[in-house]
Amino acid sequence: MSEIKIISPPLPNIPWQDKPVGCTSPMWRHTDNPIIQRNPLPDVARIFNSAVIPYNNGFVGVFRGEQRDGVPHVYFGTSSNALNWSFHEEKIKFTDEKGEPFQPIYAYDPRLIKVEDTYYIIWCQDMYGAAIGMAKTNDFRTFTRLENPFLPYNRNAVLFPRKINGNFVMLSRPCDNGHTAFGDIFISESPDMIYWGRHRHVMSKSDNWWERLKIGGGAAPIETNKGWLMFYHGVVQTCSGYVYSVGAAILDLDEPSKVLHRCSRYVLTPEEWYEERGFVPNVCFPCATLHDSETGRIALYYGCADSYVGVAYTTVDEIYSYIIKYDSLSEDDKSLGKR
Ligand code: BMA
Repeated sequence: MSEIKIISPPLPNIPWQDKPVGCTSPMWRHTDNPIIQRNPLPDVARIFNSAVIPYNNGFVGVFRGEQRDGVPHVYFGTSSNALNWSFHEEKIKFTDEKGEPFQPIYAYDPRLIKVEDTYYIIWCQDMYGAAIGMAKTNDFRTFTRLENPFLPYNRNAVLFPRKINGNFVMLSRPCDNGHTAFGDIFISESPDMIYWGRHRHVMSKSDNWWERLKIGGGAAPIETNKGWLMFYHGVVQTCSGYVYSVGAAILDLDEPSKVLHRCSRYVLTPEEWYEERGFVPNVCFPCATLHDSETGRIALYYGCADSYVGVAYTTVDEIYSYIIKYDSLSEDDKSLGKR
């Protein structure tokens, strides 16, 4: 197997811990997880399902904060090491293109992705039902809302970190207005972040037990010389509720609706107290990675039990070997997803 390399700027200050001796999993947890505790702000009971990114020699993030009235919103945070975070007490104030206040009614599961010189925040919000909201910023001081990309109902939208064949590209999961008991990952393109089309199917839930109910996008895909490395979530229904695990797949670089490899095993599943116990038990919900092209190190940020944020580590070699070892693709996965 020839070498796999991450294609992105190096990130020497990525948080990191070596794989513990005797660990048999492809990912291992930060020993001081969860990195964000309960009641992190006066009016926020829990922070989870959040995304971080390098910025100005340090890191910034957009965080899902569950207010004490139970309504989720997006909060801004900064960190020098991506592990200890300081948060702004007030939720992010979004404006419209004219600079007028334009808040979503609620906002949850934010992702944060830089494409060219602009940072995009993407979240789930109400648009006469669950839909995708988006905003852009260049300085993390002003946050300008963009047109909502898709009709309701849709969740788990994740932008790719660069244009592909000249277009912005986004994963999403069309769904219904409830706690959707189905769902596949689709992909859409846009020349301008306003008009979205060329919709394709990427992959469906599978017969793998841990992802047999539904799947959804997770972290922004990581570019490698072997394809886009995608961490996503897979859900199974047990007799005591849903269990959310993390899966991994490799998508074609130029036609990412084609899946090249898909791991039949989960790569992270609820095992620790902060993943198994909380507001919603048994949830590992990936939303972002930091990655270093020099060392191949990857730090995955994931929500734990709808209550905390955790970090898990792997390397691009380790995760790729694991995906290849347990590779299992359906004919539909391999196809362009155009019908
Ligand atoms: C999903 C989303 C996530 C949440 C998960 C488990 O449908 O709402 O925000 O983490 O359920 O409750």
